[in-house]
Amino acid sequence: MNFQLTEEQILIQKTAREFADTELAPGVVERDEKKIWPKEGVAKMAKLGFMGMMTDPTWNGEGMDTISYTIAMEEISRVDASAGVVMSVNNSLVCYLLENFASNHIKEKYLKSLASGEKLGAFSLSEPQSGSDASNMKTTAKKEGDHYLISGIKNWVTNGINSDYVILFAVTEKEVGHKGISCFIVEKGWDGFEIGKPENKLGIRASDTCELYLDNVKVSVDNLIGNEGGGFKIALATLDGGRIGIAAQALGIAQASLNASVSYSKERIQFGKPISINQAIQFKIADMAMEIESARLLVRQAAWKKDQKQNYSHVASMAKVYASEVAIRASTQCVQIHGGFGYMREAGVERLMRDAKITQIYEGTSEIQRVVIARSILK
Ligand code: COS
Repeated sequence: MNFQLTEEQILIQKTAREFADTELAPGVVERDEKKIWPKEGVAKMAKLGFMGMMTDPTWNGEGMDTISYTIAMEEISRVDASAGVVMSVNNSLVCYLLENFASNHIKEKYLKSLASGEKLGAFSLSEPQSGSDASNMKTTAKKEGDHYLISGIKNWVTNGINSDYVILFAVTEKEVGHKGISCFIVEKGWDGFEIGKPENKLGIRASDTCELYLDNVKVSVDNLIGNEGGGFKIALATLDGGRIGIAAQALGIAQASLNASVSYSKERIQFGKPISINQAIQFKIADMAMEIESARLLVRQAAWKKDQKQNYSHVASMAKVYASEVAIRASTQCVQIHGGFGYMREAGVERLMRDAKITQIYEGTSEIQRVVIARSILK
């Protein structure tokens, strides 16, 4: 067993760290406050090859391993979790899905520009009545000759506003449950395809989330991904990898919480001494560090198993539940260590608490992750 990162992974970590500190840190508070999408940051991430990290170079990706991806995700999210989720969706939900399940025609037409970061993708599974119960969707895709007509409402779509292409799931055959769900790639701007208003969120406010409205959107049969009726399994298999990305995002938020706690506790003087000399503070810091290290090991193990082509579904769920819960605990303790100042926006640490919360919810709630873990153990 070797816990040492490779030279390439160390380089990626350094590059992502420097990029996040110099390019994403300026303006991060304002972008959060005013819900400003990190347009320049995303364009620069594309130049660095961060938008299609694991995609094969044949399709304009970087051909890196999943461990490298988690390292970059952690560093980006440590500074700006909103930029982190934009990157995560494009990499692990969109590019991964297309590379593994789409035809060469689709890869040529869409994956190349998505993996290079020239275009941005979104992944649209959820609907108002189907979140955790994802197969209970109502959006329909009716086949008529050489195309489908897709109608319905999708919601909570990350990148919904700023993306060019959307991976979208719809029912092609009713009454057969998940076996009637199919996967499509749909272009923005097609007739009948409307984008909802940006949601006003608790955290990751600089990323965009919206509803999508489809009214008889004409989608060519060439844009069907995989087989008709095979969409639900494509969605679940893709989410397995997505959950590793979100676990890495949570890890970044937790690490930022620890970093801020360490520097503030050394500076803040109470009773004539820095508060870091108190065991009450030291034990919080020790617990944070211990939990973050454990979460990092779980994240890297899940990534490694994926790279080794081993079964990684339940380990990805373990990484996501644990890292997201660590992010919540670490960010809450970080605000506590900052005291009254931490409760003020200007301290910049309450954002960590707000950003952490979504990692327990999206790409499968902590409860759903526990279902996945328990099923894998009890089967
Ligand atoms: N990869 C591929 N296929 C999978 C899979 C996976 N990880 N997990 C299950 N499947 C297959 C099953 O084998 C089953 O196929 P068969 O009917 O041929 O045996 C099929 O998919 C349906 O599986 P299952 O019966 O377990 O589905 P459930 O409806 O019980 O749902 C959960 C399973 C709850 C785990 C799933 O619905 C889920 O992950 N929900 C959360 C969705 C989510 O993450 N939403 C966030 C959207 S993105 S922000």
